[in-house]
Amino acid sequence: MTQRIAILNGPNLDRLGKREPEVYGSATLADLESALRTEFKGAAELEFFQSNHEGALIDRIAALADAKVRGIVFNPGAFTHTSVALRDALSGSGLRVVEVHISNIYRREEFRRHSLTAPACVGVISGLGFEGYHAAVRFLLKD
Ligand code: CA2
Repeated sequence: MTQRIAILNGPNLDRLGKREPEVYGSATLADLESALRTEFKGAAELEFFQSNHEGALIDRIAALADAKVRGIVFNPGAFTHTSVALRDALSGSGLRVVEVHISNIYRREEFRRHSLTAPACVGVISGLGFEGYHAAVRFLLKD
């Protein structure tokens, strides 16, 4: 059976590759999608969603929970540090979620060092660039 895995990206991640390459690299979200589709072709059905809106992300998490997908790879962007609503959506989903950050949030500003969403996730990968998304999908496909 094909395993459905959702890759969710939060606010401003649609701007990847357009600014701050020293922090986030020069590749775009489309480049990430293409690299993941190449690696997991035949192994997983990947679906991608990016939104700058908290409610849209919450609605998508609820739909993925209803669809009982195998797992979610989620970069909540700045909502990581602010959103009780997204944490509740993740906790309530009953799904396995891996939180991913392109940058190492622990070596940046103090306000980025705390994640409200991480306690609702099975694990967090931070600072490995796009490789973090690949590692997260690999982990969700195990067993
Ligand atoms: O390191 C990450 O992946 C972050 O989730 C990225 C968020 C940031 O607020 C988190 O603290 C850590 C910001 C994403 C903004 O990405 C941009 C990329 C290029 C140009 C502008 C924004």
